[in-house]
Amino acid sequence: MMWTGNTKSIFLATLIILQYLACKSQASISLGTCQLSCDENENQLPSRVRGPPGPPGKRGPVGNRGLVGPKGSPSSCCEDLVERNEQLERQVQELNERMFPRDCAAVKNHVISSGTYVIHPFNESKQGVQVYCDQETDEGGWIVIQRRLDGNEDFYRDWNDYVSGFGYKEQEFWLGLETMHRISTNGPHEIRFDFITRDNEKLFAKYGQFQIAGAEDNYRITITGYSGNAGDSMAHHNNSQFSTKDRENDKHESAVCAVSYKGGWWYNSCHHANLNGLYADTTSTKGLSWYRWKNSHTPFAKFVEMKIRKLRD
Ligand SMILES: [Ca+2]
Repeated sequence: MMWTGNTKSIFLATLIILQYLACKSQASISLGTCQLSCDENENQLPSRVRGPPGPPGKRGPVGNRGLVGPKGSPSSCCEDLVERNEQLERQVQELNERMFPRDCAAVKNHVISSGTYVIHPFNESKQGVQVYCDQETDEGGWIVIQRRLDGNEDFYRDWNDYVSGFGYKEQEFWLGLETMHRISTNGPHEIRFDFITRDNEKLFAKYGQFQIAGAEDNYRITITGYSGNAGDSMAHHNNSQFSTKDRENDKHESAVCAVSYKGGWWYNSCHHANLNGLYADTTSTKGLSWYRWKNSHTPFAKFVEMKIRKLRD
């Protein structure tokens, strides 16, 4: 058959119309090497916009209860683990107390002999303090804060020395006012004085309440609740501030007590006890005296120890 020009034009126009109709029906049509895709044409149209989600549907009816499961095995394994955990915690605590004992009473739980130990008495830090523990006298657990033994240590010293402490813990020493203050304010404490007289008589004085105030109050002493056989000489010093030869806080109007009696002490007007006085002095009022023992200022002791202990709950 021969194609005339008109016939050919009509045929091509018919094909284009058919293709357009096919696109509208979401199909595609091929014609020889010429392929038109509806998608290509769609891409040229504005993109579709997704609408908002619809409201949730109604809740379905409650299902039937399931069948009862098989019986479980006993929980003995868990109880064992809990017990083991508690045991470990106790061991850690014990180890901690052994490594960082709070005081001489805590030291005594592990080492019963008296001697020099490092304790950690302060809540706010693990800072250690070297002290001498008396573990024999009166059930032990005492932190020794002063000892006079042979006169080898000089006790006629200035304020700074009495604040920071001096001497050797196994011999004659003064622990230091700042440390005494920090320990004695970390819970209620008692204090004990032990003496050996020049006639080898053993005496003691014990006070149920003891505390040293801070530097801002010149380390004022609170000491009450006496018991013992030496007499209550510290009653005269209760509530007095500490004095040294270079820091006068006593209540005597004319005398500088620390200079007059050659020591550092909680002098009042001036003293009933002078336990930091001159060791070698055996006759005058400058020596180691305890007035309430025989109502005399005559030096009486060849051995003095002062010690403190936290009161038990
Ligand atoms: Ca004075």
